[in-house]
Amino acid sequence: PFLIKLIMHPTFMAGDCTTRFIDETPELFDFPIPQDRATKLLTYLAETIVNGNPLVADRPRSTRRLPAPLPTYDPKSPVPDGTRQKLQELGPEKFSKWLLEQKRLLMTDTTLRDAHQSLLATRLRTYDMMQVADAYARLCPDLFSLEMWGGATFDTSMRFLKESPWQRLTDLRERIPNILFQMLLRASNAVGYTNYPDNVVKAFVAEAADAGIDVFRVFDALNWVPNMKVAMEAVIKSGAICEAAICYTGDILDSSRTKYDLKYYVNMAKELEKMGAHILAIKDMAGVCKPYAAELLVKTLKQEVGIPIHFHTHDTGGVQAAAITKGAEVGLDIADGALAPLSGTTSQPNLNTVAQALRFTDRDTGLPANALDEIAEYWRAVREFYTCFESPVLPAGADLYQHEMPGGQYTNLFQQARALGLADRWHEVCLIYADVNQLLGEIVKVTPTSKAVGDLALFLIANEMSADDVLSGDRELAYPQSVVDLVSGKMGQTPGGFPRKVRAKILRGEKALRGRPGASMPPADFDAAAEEVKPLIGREPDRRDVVSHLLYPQVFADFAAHQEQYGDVSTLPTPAFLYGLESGEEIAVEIEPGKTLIVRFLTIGDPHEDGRRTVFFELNGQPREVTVADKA
Ligand code: 3PY
Ligand code: ZN
Repeated sequence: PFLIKLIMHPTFMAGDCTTRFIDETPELFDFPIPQDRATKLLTYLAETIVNGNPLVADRPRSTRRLPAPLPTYDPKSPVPDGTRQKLQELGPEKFSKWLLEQKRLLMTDTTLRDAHQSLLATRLRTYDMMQVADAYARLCPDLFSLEMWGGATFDTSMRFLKESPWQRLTDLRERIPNILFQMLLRASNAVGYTNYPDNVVKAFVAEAADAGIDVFRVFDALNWVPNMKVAMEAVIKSGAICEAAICYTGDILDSSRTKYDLKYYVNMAKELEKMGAHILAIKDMAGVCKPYAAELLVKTLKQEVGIPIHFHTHDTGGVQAAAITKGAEVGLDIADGALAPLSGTTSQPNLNTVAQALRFTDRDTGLPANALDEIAEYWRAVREFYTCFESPVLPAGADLYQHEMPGGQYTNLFQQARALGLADRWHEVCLIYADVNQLLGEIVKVTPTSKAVGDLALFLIANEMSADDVLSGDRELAYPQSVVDLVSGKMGQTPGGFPRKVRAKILRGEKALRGRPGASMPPADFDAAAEEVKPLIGREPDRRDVVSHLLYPQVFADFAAHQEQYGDVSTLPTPAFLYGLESGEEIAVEIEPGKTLIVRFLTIGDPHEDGRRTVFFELNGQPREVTVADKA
């Protein structure tokens, strides 16, 4: 490398250097220290042992270190065929018809996506998913699908967990080749919080399908069908199943609430069917589709549309297992649940007990109760790794049906309110959230529109204003950006539009967008983006790198820098990732199939004069030390 540096140096190449050139050119000796993967991981562990992981700073400590107990299965037994083989055999259209012929209620397990998004701040790591992947493949081939990707998991995995969402998908795919993989796609918002150019949405879908997604649940955060078209067409083109969602809000049983009535949902469902949806999802993100509403909605939709119906709800109010049961009674085809330890409250209803409740009925799920319980037991132990990310236990009152806050937002907004000293005014925050919804003309509230509603509610409280004051007051206020984006149409249009007076007050002269945001956005330049990505990752980027960068430029850049410095930390067991190792503790780290490092942490040396500390390890039985800055 020295000679290469010398002969490539511009001065040397120009031929005008003297014999003292080498002495006078110190950069010739600037070599990056070659860091092998083991050194990078030891550096990560040493940093975490000395300085802690910023991800868990100021959080209560999770104390579990023992691996979670795995279900019993024969790892050598062949993986039985499941729904994925059925899809491969039939293709999406015939598969959709096959679903309609099933007598049992089919079930999706959301543990790997929505459950931890709703309960554990989306922090579940690939490591803990991979440990139980073989068990899923062997024990649960009769699940309809695993919802395991999309929603908030895409950015969170890079942003906080420092792991690649694509790697999670492809690794799980390899180990679970038989159960359909399902993701949540925010239509034109892809897996982000803002509309993206059409060609980015299309490229994202194509890559996700190629990496192993079989079912895309596509929704628009305002139920604006034109904004779902690009994503739906891309899904259909990819050969995957297009599950188009109606987001449920309001109350179809309440005749005084006319905006989102039964007819509204039926019309939307018919439109989605016409656009080629293979399955229709009722996406009840707030858990407000009460049991008798679910019965009426499912029954009517079964009469009005010809595609299978998949019901997704959150158990925030505690009565949603009944909604699944009522739906099942009138022909619901598929329901979402989460395995017991990650179910309930703002997550999905309990899959273990819902399945058991339907046992010996016409809609028996046929799922193996004992095996599901064993997998649940694994998750019970795994949840202990994540106690540091637990949200406060927050029972919902009957006001849930008034504020309609999505499960994923409910505890989150509480924590934001608490940070502002408003914990004891939580009920008031909920009521103001409901008022803001009315002020905005009653909108669908789900990522990202729900964030805007929450931001405005907190903003009003902080400014000691009521929702009415927005219109009546003469104060000139700079509203939160999310609210401006929503009202200006950057998240799309809502039926009937936003009330004119509200628009005038919030936009303060800024022009609202009329059409579909994607229609006026210039397409992304993939070649230019690839050039930007190359120096970040030090190699030729693949399409997935480029898509990640286009969706989340800064998050991707930070993640790439972390990988460069510390390697692939997703291979570390969760306690080691979060807290480093305890003195004398030994872990096995599989850095690639068949290549395992045995790492034992011995001790930390006293601080050097420059404040750095040496951390002593054994790596595969050999002493190794790493010196890191002590930031304390
Ligand atoms: C998401 O968009 O992440 C959601 O879970 C919406 O319900
Ligand atoms: Zn959900």
